[in-house]
Amino acid sequence: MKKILTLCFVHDTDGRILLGLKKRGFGAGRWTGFGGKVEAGETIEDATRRELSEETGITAHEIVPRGILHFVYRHTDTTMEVHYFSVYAYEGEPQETEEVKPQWFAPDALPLEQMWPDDKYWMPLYLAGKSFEGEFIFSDYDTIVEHSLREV
Ligand code: 8OG
Repeated sequence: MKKILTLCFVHDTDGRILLGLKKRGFGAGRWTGFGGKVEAGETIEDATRRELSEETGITAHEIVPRGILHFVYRHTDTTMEVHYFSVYAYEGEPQETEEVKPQWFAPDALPLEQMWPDDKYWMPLYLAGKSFEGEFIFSDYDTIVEHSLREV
């Protein structure tokens, strides 16, 4: 089964990046951007805005597409196509919700060891302002057995 998901990173005017500590559900205990499943009748952009608002209370003025990654989870029969976005213009202050605890980080001090294991591969491209496309094959949610990644 293939799922389409979104993920976005919010940047403030000091260059910091907002991450959220996922408190429950899939990915609990990891720091990540904000996003989730695209629902029926919704565009990918709509879903990105909705998830950001639900998880942080922030309203994005503009979302900038940055890349697409495919995740194959060999230990399940699920694959994911995740669409990545940046948000530089927004309204509101991040609020903690039942699902996510938000916190600002300097880009050179991201908690990569507590993020998804693929993030350390593509985050350097993301931080350098590049767009990317790739595939990561997992044998369990902590272990990448194969990957490909390119700038687009
Ligand atoms: O709705 P839910 O919280 O289950 O959505 C999961 C979110 O996590 C979604 O925004 C996509 C994102 N995500 C994965 N796997 C990975 C991954 O390996 N790396 C990153 N950066 N994000 C991921 O589901």
